[in-house]
Amino acid sequence: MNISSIKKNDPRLAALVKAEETRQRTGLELIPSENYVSRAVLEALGTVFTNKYSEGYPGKRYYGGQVNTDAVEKIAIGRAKKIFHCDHANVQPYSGAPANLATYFAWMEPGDTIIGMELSHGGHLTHGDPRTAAAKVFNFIRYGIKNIETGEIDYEHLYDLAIKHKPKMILAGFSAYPRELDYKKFVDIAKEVGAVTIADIAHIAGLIAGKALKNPFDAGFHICTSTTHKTLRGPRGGLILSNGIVSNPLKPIDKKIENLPTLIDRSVFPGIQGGPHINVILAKAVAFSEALQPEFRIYASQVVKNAKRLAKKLMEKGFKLVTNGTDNHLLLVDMITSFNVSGGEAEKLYDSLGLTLNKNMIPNDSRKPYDPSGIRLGTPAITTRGMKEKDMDHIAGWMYDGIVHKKDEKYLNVLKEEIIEYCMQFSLPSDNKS
Ligand code: DSN
Repeated sequence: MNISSIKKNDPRLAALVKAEETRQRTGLELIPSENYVSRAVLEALGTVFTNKYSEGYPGKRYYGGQVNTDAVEKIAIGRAKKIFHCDHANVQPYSGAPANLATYFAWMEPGDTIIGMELSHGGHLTHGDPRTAAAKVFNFIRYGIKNIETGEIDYEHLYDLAIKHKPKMILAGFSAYPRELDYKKFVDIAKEVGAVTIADIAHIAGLIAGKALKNPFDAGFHICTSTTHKTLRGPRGGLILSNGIVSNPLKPIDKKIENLPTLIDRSVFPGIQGGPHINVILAKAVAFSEALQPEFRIYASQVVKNAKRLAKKLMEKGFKLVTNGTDNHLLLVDMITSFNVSGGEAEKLYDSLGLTLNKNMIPNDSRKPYDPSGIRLGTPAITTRGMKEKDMDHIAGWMYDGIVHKKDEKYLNVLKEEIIEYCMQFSLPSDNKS
């Protein structure tokens, strides 16, 4: 991208932009929550919409001069509803954490109970970690995995918890779980206790958009929260979608549910946010249009094919994968069981080779979060660069060689050069001016 003005006015920062671009180009981005956006998305982020305040919603703003912002936000909303087949979309959340917080406040009163997935079993910090603001206000109860070898969720335990605690909301979704969820089971349990269902689809939104994974709304979920920058390949931002008001095949559980869109909108603004970032909403609209194209389905299906191939090849080389495989874009590896190397040590070693991934807790981890037993990696970004199954075989090989030769600096330097050379064959989507 052209950054000539930054270069002229602030060369130190321009050098950092350039260095980051080089890092992204010469390495393998394996963090499963990251991706490379298109040039159009990057351009949208840098438009004059960044200058504009527009508190409120289209047609009902608290500032003048909204003729263009209203049009942009309406387009983004329309495209989001079309992608996810739902009645309502709020495109204003700044990111995933505010989207979740706003959703909790939309439906619950302080002290109310919500059931979500245990952090170390794959849930997210915002699903009730005691250090978060939400956990100080609401009563979070956790469910987890029953069988760590298959990844099967303990639905019986979830049912028992629901009957015992009578939650207002039941939350499905994860940031480190490699399997598909049985959304219908969540809906059935929630119906028994009159709870509203939310799926945090931040990680898999692009895979749902591209029809590679199931859409929770098809099973009768009421709400999906998401980020827009992971598999969905848009700008950093959040999204709240809701359904059940018009077209949900299940009967509304409560009169109040019909009001869900209004409750969500009010909870985002003025509830927890101020003015929306309209340049980001423009970029979301651009990304949503890309996700509606037929090529995006090919992308989503290739992400999953690549993840399955990488899982297979790593397992063949002795990497112990939590749940022994993957159904989605991510892999969780127990590095202590595999090679007696901690997640922190592995992250550092791979970083030095240009393989970017992250240390991660594994279910029932006996180690601390800052240096846990596992690593988490995934295929969304490398698939965007055009990598296919055969490339996964190389990556598995490099990951194995890196561990085996972890004390051999000379070997690692040669490996690093090989990875750089390999990556240079694959352009970044932002290179493409068409
Ligand atoms: N930080 C994101 C992830 O990496 O999964 C979730 O918020």
